[in-house]
This record gives sequence, structure tokens and C-alpha cells, in this order.
Amino acid sequence: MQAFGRKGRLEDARMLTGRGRYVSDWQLPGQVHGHFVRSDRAHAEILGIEKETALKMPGVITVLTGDDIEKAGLKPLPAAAPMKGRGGADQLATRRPALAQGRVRYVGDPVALVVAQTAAQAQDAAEAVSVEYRELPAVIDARAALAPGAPQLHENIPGNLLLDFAGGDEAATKAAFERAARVVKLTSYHTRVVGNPMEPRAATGVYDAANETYLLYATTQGATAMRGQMATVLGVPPEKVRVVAEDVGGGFGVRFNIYPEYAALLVAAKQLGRPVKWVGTRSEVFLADEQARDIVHTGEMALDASGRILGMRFDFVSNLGAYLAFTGSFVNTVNLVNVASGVYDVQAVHVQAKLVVTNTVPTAAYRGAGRPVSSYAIERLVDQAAYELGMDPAEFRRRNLVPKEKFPYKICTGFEYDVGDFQGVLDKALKIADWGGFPKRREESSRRGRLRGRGISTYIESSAAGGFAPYDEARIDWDADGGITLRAASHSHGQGHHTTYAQIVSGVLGVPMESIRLRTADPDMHMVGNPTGGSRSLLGIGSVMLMASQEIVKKGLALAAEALEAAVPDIEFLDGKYRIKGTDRSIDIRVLAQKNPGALDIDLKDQKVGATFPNGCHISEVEIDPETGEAEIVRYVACDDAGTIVNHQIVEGQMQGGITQGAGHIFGEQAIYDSSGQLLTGSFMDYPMPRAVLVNNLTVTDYPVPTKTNPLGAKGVGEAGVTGSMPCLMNAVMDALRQGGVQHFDMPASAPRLWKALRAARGSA
Ligand code: MCN
Repeated sequence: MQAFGRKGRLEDARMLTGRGRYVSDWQLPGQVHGHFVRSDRAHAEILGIEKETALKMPGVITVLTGDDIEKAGLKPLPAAAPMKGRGGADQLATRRPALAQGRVRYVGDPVALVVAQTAAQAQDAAEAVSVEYRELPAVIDARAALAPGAPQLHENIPGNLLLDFAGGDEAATKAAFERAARVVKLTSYHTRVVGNPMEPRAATGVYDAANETYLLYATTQGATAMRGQMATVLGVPPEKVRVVAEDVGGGFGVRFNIYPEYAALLVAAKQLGRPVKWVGTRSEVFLADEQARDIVHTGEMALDASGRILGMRFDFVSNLGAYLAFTGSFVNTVNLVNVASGVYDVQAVHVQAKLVVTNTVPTAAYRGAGRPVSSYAIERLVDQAAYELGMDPAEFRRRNLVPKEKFPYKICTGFEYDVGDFQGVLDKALKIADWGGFPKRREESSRRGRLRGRGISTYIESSAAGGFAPYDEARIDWDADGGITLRAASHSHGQGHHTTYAQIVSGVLGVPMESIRLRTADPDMHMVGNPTGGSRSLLGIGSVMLMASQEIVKKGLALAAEALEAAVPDIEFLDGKYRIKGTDRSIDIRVLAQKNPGALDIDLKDQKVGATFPNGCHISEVEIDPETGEAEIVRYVACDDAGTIVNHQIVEGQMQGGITQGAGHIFGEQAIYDSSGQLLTGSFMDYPMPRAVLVNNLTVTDYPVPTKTNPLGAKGVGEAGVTGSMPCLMNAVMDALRQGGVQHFDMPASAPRLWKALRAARGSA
């Protein structure tokens, strides 16, 4: 792929000058406004809802409750592809209506929708809706929910265990542990986070009575998946539902699934014959957006006498929250197992995962969707093993990496890694990070009274092959003004798709990038494609864009031959021009397209691309001030294999964003509930978002090993930063803490927690 010479992204000018078009920017004729009444308790029976007072308030049009939507025929929210548990057991279902029916199960559960002429009127009236509850005991922690006598959330889910999952090779793993010279064990807690995209959720529901179609404007990562999920709830064929999302202010996985509010808005719109709009608040992001992680894991590693890994087993207990979200079981099963042996040459790995319901906000995919959890479990265990063996953690890894000559390498938990050079990646990272110079830097920090720790992770990701749509579709149309419009269903909400797709198309067609537009949604667009998720947009949609551009060049040959009065074999295409070989007689492709309107347009639907395996080595150094507990990331090197890179600037931005997100999780972010199920960290006053300065002295570099599973040779990057950074940073924190006598510590590494851990270790020394 040609190098990218341009500074900045094509989308920036539009975004920075207020020309973005977000859901709340759509003003539809006749629209009215909705506000949701939410449960203020974690677990309770609904004895009655009094809505008469609210109905009499100014501007109020209707108040819908769970009974109303049931009468309207709305079905519960769908759960994703069912995963199988041990012995082929079925995954259990949680019945989740769009508005609570009979029971609420978490603080924030939507109970009623108030619709009024203005948003303020709807909000005022929502306060007048009175719900009579009979309180039930709540359970917040997944392990507590599994204990005998714990409050039961759903009648059909005995013991709150929704799925007992196992994957990998149990017999081989058992045998590996039996012959081990040493076993290393580590239990750790992966805290719960709130995704917090910049734009809170918003949606407008519209019903077209003439065509009996529903139109939903929503903050979504991809209209195709949302449309299918919504059709299930509405009980209509997918053709009867359209989902529109032009600009969306961030997704991070928590804008992937259908949400109850969207379905309720559509029912209201149908009943009222008017568009019903809802713009959520930041508080609702905390209480009603899907949250993520909240997983306790225990990892064990079997080692031989020479420090070779013989086998690994992992045990996860995942908190699903009150209901199973669409991606809830997928991220806690398949995505944990998919890469469960990491980058290591080990054929005995076994994973068990218990998926548990509790009275908390449902959890689902969040940047990395299971893979950061898996890499955290593996890479922290690997570090623990190196520590217990007294080995250099880089050397321990090198000894166990899958060697280059073993690719394609089939791992025992399922996937086949097609290509990779893990040693090459490691060597480059070690060199740039000046691994050998660390003792000196540690000494220097120590002179200043700081504990300096070094962390490393050698992670692997799997970029999804798709699966939500039967194929990916790309359209390229030549416009009357000489420009080109690209269309695709995959959605960009910060990833810079406009720039990279334009770059690919411009690279083939030789037209200026600035003349290329991208449309990913409008009410009349009916395209098929996987949503933006699993870091697959470039390898999925980007590949189809490439193939479609190449197809256009072929299509144009005969027209060019005719225009130039020559034979097709004599025509060549170079730098945007068809030319008679060996002459200076040529025609610009843009001119050809204008002379033949529509002839060079293309709508290409293509194959599923295969999964790819981005990987990398991250190395960080962290300083802790033992007097205050303040931690600072003082150096960070990320060396990643993203295959062929289309746009280095965007890839660096993605890595930087992902690493900062991982750092935010390690050093502060945490959703904390009290024992009654109230979210104590329900605003930015108590929930620390990472800031840009969190990761200092960041060096992002690449070590590309192109894949053949897609025509671009690209591997995904959107989530790799999180997957690589979390274990890397925690390993650095642990390395620093061990000098202060701390042997076990869990995230978040916030100043008070670090200070306390160091004090406790000092006290017990
Ligand atoms: N790219 C490239 N060369 C590569 C790989 C990717 O130039 N070898 C470019 C792509 O063309 C694209 C960007 O990097 O412009 C990210 O591409 P990709 O890895 O294909 O990921 P997706 O576009 O599918 O984005 C999804 C991914 C996910 S799953 C989450 S979650 C996430 C993320 O991207 N959420 C984000 N990055 C985010 N970035 C922002 N700003 N906001 C979010 O919500």
C-alpha cells in the first residue's frame, strides 16, 4: 500500500467545524420527546405504577410501561448466538423486556417511557411517575451469586449460573500438569468498567404507517446488526426495519448491541404516529449503557525443569449483570478461548468460564471483547512464572514463543495462526525500549526515592472474520461533479474510515483523495456488511473497496479502448489514466466516467475474509512514589504486527487510544457498587477517565508480517492497544511493588491503593 503523505484525516475538517451529524442533530417534523423512568433499586418486584399524575402534566402525550409494550406485542431483547456449555448444555436465556415487567433487576433498569412535547416536560413528568416496589435482596458479586442461598434473579437460571463453559484440550492439559516440574498459579480480578464514549446514547424512533416500516436513528456501531436484533424484538422481517447512524461519538463496543430504550421508542412512535426522540445523559451512560469485564480469573502454568511451558489452565468467573447482553456470552467464552495459548508454543491449554447473573448493569463487549481479559490472564501468569523461576521475563518469553518456522500454527483451543514472527517483534521492541539499560534507570529512580518497575507483554489478538452479515458490501459511484462517493454499512465512530477507504480507492484509481466522500448511513441506504467491531473494518470492508476499485479499472478498459479508438489489449491503466501503450494518447478515468454515466459505478458484495492475528510486544516502565502512592508511566514502547499498514498516522492514533484506554483501566477506572446494588461511581466526580498525559514518552512502532487472509495483507489494530497494554502496565506495577515487598496486587493501581499496599507490606516486613 502506498505511503500516506497527507497530514490529518479527511473527516477532521467536517468534525472540527461542527458539521458532524449526530443523532441529536436530526430534527424530524412533528417529533416529540421521550424520557425514561428508571429503577432506583437493584432488585425489586413492581407492585404497581401510577402514571395518572404524570399524564396530566403540561405537554405530556403518553406514558408507556412494561404492560403497554407487552400488549403492543413487543418481544424481549434477543440474546446472541447461543454458546454451548459443558457436555453440550444449552446457554440459558434471560427474559429482558424493553420496559420492566413485574421485576427490576438493576439500578437503571427502564421501567416507563414518558413522551411529551419537549424533553424538559418529559423529564419533569417522569419524576411524577410513581412506582410501588417490594424490595428483594440483591447480589452484586459473581462469586457471591454462585454461593448457596444467594438471591435468585431469574426463575429459569438456577444458582444464577447462566452458562458453564469449557474449551481447549482438557486431557492434554491434565497430563501436562501431571508431569510438571513446577506449577505457578495466579488469581486476579479484572475490574468492571464503564465504556463512556464521548456521545451519550441517543435515538429517535419513527414509524411509517403507509409502508409499515420502522426507522430508527441511533448511536450504533453498525446498522446491520442492530437492524436484525430490532426486527426480532418487533417481530417483523428485517426489511421492515431501517437503522440510520451518520456520525457517532465513539463506540468502544458498547454501541454494538440493541438497547431496550430503542425498542420502546419505536413502539411509542407507532402508537403516536410521530417520531419520538430521546437524548440520554451522562448519568444514563453510567446506569444504562452496557458495562464490561468484572471477571475473576485463576491461571495455572505447568513448567518443565528448563523453564518451558508444558500447559496452562484458566478458570474465569464472569459477571454478566442482570441480563445477558447480545455479545455477553460470546466475549466470555469464544473470545477467551480463541487465543488462549497466546503467542506460546504449547499444545495443552484448557479454559473454564462460569457466566453468572447479578443485580448490576449488563456487561458486554468493550474494546478487545474478551481478548484483553485473556491476554491479561496469560501475560500476568507468564510474568509470575518468570519471577518465580528467577528468569528475565523477556528471556522466559523468548524460550516459549511459537517459532517463525512453525507457521501456520494451529493452537489447541481452535484457531490456526496463519503468519507471524513473534521473536522478530520481541527483538525489535527490546531494542527500542533499551531493555538492557533498565537497571541503570531503576537506580536513578531509586536515588529520587521512587520505585521503578518494568513490564512486558507479548500479546496476540484475533481480528474477526465477520459473522454478523453474510458478506461485506461496498459501493463506488462516480458523481456528476467528478467526485466519487463510497458507501459501506460498516460504521466509523473515530476510526478514520473515510480517510483509509479513500486512500485505498485513490491508490488504485489515481483520483485525488479529497474528491472521495464516504457515506455509511442514510435512510435510503440498504447495504449489507458487518458492523464495526472485532477490529475488522479494514480487512473486511477495506478489502472489498480494494477489489471494487480494481474491478472499475477493468470495467473501464473497453470504454477507454473505444474512446481512444484502439484495441483493448493495447490499453494500459496508470496513475488515473488509460493510455495506448507506448504512446501519449490517453483518457483520464474521471473523464471516462463522466462521458459514460453509471458505467463505472460498482456495487461489490464479497466473500468473508479470514481471521487474522495481530500481535505485538509492549514494554513499559512505571515509577511509584511510595510516600504518596502516585504512579507514573515514564516510558512505553509498543511494537505491533498489524500486517500491511494503510495509514500510519491513523494506526498510531488507534494504538495510542487503545494504550491510554488500557492504562485508564489499570490505574483508575472502576465501576463500584455497594452491597445494595447502587453504583457508587456514577459520574465523572468518582470515576476517573484517563487523560491524554497518562501515557508518557510513548513510542509506537511496527513490525509488519502481512497476512494472506485478505487482499490488503492487513491485520486489525483497533483493539490491540488495550490487549497489549493492560498486562504490560500491570507487570510493570508489580515489578515496582515487589521492591517494596508487595507480592500480590490487583488493579486499579490508584494512588491510595498503591500507598496502602506498600504500607501494609512495610508493616508486615
Ligand atoms: N488501519 C490501517 N492499517 C491496518 C489496520 C487498520 O490503516 N493494518 C486503519 C483502518 O483503516 C481504520 C483504523 O486503522 O481506519 C482501525 O481499523 P480496524 O483495526 O480495522 O478497526 P475498525 O475500524 O473495525 O474499528 C473497530 C475497533 C474497535 S472493535 C473498537 S471497540 C474501537 C476501535 O476500533 N472503538 C473505537 N477504535 C476506536 N477508536 C475511536 N476513536 N473510537 C472508538 O469507539
